[in-house]
Amino acid sequence: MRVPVPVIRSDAHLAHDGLIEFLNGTPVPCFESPARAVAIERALAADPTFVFEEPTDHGLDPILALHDPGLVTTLAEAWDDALATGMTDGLRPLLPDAFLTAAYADGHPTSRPGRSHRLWSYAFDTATPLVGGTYHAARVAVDAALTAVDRVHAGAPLAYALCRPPGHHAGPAMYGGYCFFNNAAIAAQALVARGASRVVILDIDYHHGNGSQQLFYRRDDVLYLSLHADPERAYPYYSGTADERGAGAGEGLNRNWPLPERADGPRYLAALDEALTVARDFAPDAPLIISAGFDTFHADPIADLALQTDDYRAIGAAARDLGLATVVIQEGGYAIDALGANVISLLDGLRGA
Ligand code: OKP
Ligand code: ZN
Repeated sequence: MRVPVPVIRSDAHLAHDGLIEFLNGTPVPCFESPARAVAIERALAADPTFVFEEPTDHGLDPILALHDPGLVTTLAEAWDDALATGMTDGLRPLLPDAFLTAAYADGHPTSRPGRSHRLWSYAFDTATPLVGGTYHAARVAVDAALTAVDRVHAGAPLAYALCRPPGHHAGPAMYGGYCFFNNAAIAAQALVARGASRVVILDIDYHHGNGSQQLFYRRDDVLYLSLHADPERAYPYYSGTADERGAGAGEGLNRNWPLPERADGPRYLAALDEALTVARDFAPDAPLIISAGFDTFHADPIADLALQTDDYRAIGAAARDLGLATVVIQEGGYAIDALGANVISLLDGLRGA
């Protein structure tokens, strides 16, 4: 049955257009482009059971519940600061050329950079340009996730937040991997704020959600489950192995399934089955949050797994068996021509269609 699915979307993302990112030292057009969300919307619009709604403003507090205020104000001010100091001509995006790594900070004091360069102390890669529309788009993406949570609280069994920029690489005091604020983590935290004590985030993006892992690694109220390409070969390289299982109160409540190159539907669904068993054993008392990336698709230009469009329906159907209301948060996916069909396939699986 095709139950209506609220689709929380906004045009705010259109002004977040980074133009270029660096790929192995070479500037290339951004894979994470406005065209992605436009393509998804166009596909969903052909089916009237997808009900488009605007996000409502939830303010800064839900963001500050997880992210450092320095990150938030720096992202808010970086573009105007860069214009004022001439660091950008207003056309070129802001990309870092020096990182505040742990090794740099080790054993001596570090200086507070001037306002033009403060942004870089929060960046962890050169793939995440910031432009004039970025901060507002990132704020609205959070609002989309939180509005989807509101819809599920109001009784919808399934809601989809068409977030752009994505979020799962953003950590407490760190942005990168095309992500600024962690939309899915903020949605999970909102469930906790409403009284949940066991929330599950299922991350099916091709890349490990290092930001989500970091945010909840020591917590016992959010279980983070991630299926992704083995970090031995894939971005973000520094996290995502199976032995990263949480710590302290969160011991056992972070689980990773690194996958080999060309893993296909059956291989993927076998790993998902293990993840869903862990989810069931946790006895969640809140809606399921899915960090939904579609860069696991066989034709994705920056990835190497081998899922087909119908596999997303099977993933959705398997997750539906948890019997939880579900909030789907858009993450990655760069095979633009297939993106709409893949989103619909996942949502149809989740609604039993
Ligand atoms: C964001 B999401 C590889 C460069 C990787 C960044 C990928 C960010 C993915 N040489 N660039 O998880 O889809
Ligand atoms: Zn990804």
